[in-house]
Amino acid sequence: MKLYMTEMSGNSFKVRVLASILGLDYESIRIDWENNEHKSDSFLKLNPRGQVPVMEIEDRVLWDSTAHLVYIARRYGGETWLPSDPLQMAEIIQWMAFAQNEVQFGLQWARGVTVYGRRPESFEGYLTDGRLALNILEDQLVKTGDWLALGRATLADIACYPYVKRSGEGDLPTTYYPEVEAWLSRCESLAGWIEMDPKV
Ligand SMILES: N[C@@H](CCC(=O)N[C@@H](CS)C(=O)NCC(=O)O)C(=O)O
Repeated sequence: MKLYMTEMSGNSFKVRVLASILGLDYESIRIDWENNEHKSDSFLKLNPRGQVPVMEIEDRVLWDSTAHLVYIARRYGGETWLPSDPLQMAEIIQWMAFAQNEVQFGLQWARGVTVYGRRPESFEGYLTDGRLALNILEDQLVKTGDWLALGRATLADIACYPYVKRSGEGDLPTTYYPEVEAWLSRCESLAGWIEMDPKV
């Protein structure tokens, strides 16, 4: 497996941390983010969205961290991270969809404004979606306890973690969300967890 990434990318982090937990070897290719390699013609051939992460897996090129997590969990993770039981799988996919909606378009993109100056005209909308994301997570953890789904760590937690962890940098601090803060620490205590780059 080959992972095109940057160490500042929270979506790449999801793949890196799962691979670390499972002890997988893969080739890591750091793209030249600072010089916009992800928008170059050659990179757009790998991912028409112009984003990391991208993975070469077997004979395919796949983009989006959700696809990568699903592949790695099912190929190498047994029944632990994404079980094959239809109802359990659906529950985890629900949270992965949430990670790609409210978490990305709220928390990640609010931070995109404050850290990278991207799309400042939409900041209020990102804040609204980001607050919704934190409220939903807090309510879920009040109900379920330690983890988002199935009473144990799964892809649901890995998919949501990075941009919740960095949400304070997008003017959405987790201070008023004690269950969310405890859950972040719980994720960080998993065996094989790696520290996210401070600039993510
Ligand atoms: N849904 C995608 C989002 C990927 C994404 O937003 N990647 C960021 C880095 S974390 C990126 O490359 N942004 C550049 C851009 O959108 O132009 C995924 O989960 O892989």
